[in-house]
Amino acid sequence: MKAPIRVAVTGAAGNIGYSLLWRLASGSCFGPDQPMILQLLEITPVMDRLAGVVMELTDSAFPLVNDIVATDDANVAFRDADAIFLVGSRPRSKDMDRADLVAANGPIFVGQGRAIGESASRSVKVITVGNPCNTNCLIARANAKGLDGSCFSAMTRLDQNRAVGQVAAKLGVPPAQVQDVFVWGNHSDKMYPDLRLAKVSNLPALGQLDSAWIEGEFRTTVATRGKAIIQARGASSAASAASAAVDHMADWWRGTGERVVSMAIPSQGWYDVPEGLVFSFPVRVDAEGRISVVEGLEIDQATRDRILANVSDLQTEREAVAELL
Ligand code: NAX
Repeated sequence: MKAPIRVAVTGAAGNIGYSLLWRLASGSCFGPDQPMILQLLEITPVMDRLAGVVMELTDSAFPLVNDIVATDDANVAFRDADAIFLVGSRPRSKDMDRADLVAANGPIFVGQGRAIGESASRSVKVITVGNPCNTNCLIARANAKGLDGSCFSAMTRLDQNRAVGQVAAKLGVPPAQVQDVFVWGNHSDKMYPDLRLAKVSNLPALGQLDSAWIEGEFRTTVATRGKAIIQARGASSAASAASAAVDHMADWWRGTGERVVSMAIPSQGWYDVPEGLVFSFPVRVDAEGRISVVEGLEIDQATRDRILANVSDLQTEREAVAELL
């Protein structure tokens, strides 16, 4: 049996947490032979609810869960953590615009970034889910002293999965037949799902899909899916977000092979995205967990314009949180 890893989840008593923890505990993310210690963080007023979640996890008797720590202290939650899911933050309410969300949630990631720098494993893998996730990741990374930027990422996998779901439904194939769809940019309605590398049943997707559908219904559906779910369900995406977080971390932990996936990571200037911005790129991950951006893709004018629109938004967000960096 492998040695247990330490997996920290913030916002563990929230909606995404309620789906995510069961997927992690069952072995879907780190593998069916990888035991773990779950280290769960919540804010003090929510510790009672978190105690209920811990009772249910205990009652699920997962063979892979060696211990569960529930705490309102970030340094305890992140101690020696090998993987961290930064989910906890305030979801956007009806009266909030994006700038309000940045202001409300930014400070959370200062404290948590510091605690990660002080307490986590030096090779920790951090995925930021709480919105605005790209900029929250930027803040956490800036405050995590002593850790390399390669430890940090933000989640655009839900956007990728939504795009895959639409293509699969349109062509009447299982999602497993749809490969190498990826997303550029910010996790916002400006993100850009790119089908140029995509294959469906091993043949180029672009040869099988009508360009009017791609530029119209496809892009609109993917970009507005979050709002459509809130309208239909009366609550924001939770199970699909948890599932995307598992997909992202599983690919980071176990490698992608030749598959191309989307991860928002601190830019090193790829595709002229300014250094440091946390931006979603097409990536592969090797068996050691090293992420590499797929470089050398031809960027046409339409793609360049969309990349620039995302860069511009992320620069505005970065300026808005400058004092937190
Ligand atoms: P919930 O409100 O159900 O849960 C959030 C939990 O975080 C709450 O239990 C709250 O007490 C806790 N929390 C707040 N501040 C905290 C702190 N400082 N430390 C620890 N815990 C804290 O929201 P939920 O539906 O779970 O969504 C969580 C976050 O994910 C939101 O910011 C949401 O906007 C974001 N999402 C991101 C997505 C993505 O693709 N990147 C998609 C889904 C989701 O919208």
